[in-house]
Amino acid sequence: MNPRILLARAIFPEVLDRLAQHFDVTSNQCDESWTQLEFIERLQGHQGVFTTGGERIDAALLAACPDLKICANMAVGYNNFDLEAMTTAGVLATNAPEVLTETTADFGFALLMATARRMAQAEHFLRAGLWTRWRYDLFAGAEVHGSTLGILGMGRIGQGIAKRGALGFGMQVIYHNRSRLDVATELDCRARYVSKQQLLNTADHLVLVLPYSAASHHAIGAPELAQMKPSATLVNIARGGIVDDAALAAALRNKTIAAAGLDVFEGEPAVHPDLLLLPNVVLTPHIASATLPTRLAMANLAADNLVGFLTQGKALTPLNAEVMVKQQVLC
Ligand code: 8YV
Repeated sequence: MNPRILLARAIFPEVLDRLAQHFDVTSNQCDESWTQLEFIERLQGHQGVFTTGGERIDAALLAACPDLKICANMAVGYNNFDLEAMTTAGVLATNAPEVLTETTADFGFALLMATARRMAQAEHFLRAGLWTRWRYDLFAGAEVHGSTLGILGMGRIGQGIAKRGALGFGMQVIYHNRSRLDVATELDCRARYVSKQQLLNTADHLVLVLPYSAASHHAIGAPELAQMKPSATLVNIARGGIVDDAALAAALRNKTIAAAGLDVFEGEPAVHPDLLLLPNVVLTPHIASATLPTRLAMANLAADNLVGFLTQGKALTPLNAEVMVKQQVLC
């Protein structure tokens, strides 16, 4: 009998077809929204689950789904996984790194540009029929080329943004990270390591690309925003919860900083109502990795992990590899 897998969300039909060659698949192609309880009920009796970053895998779910062996996330971020509980329960966790790096870095830079150059605001103005004549300061924004780009969280995506800024736009790149990069990587990205305070004080444009965890919750709140330049822009393509959205709305309203570009939100898809009313913020619905080739590559990587692990005991991108090793020993 083939292993049984559950797809928590609608996915590319070709990925579904591929998975169906190896598994008994329970799909969700009509993309129903499930409560956590409904998700747990549907997961009963399945050995694998294909998640997309929004489905919570925690100790209660694991206790209720004893047949589960692998959760494959179609996302590089995995803050929807309680990794410790999964390891204790002997359930493999996998994510989808690398395949989205350049696409997400492109989007981070695009959001920076749109924010600094006030593109969304200007477009709304034009569509509203308010453009009657040229004016010297009409939607005058902040300079991007030659300015100082700050990056908080210097993983693969942060490095991609650094290279775009340094090589394409002649920006001075500074970064802060839990651990400093090696010299060769710093040179490759033309990036200089600074303290978090220096980063906040100095950056003209600050891009957040750090993973969400209890430690990074509200890494940017009122005290941090107060340390930024009044002319600065802030871009968050990482996760909601890294920024205190209420504090950010206040800072944008009071002109503590000039503008923000946000792709992720606390409690998304809900958006803090104050942000929706502000003109100096560009809002996008968590689409940083959204090109069809990249999303397909992410889905295929999650599928490869399911096939590899459930048919041969080997996943490509495990997050708790010790579970994989244990299963291989048992086989
Ligand atoms: C995903 C992301 O689109 O990979 C991530 O961590 O945030 C996005 O690329 C999202 O998580 C849903 O899969």
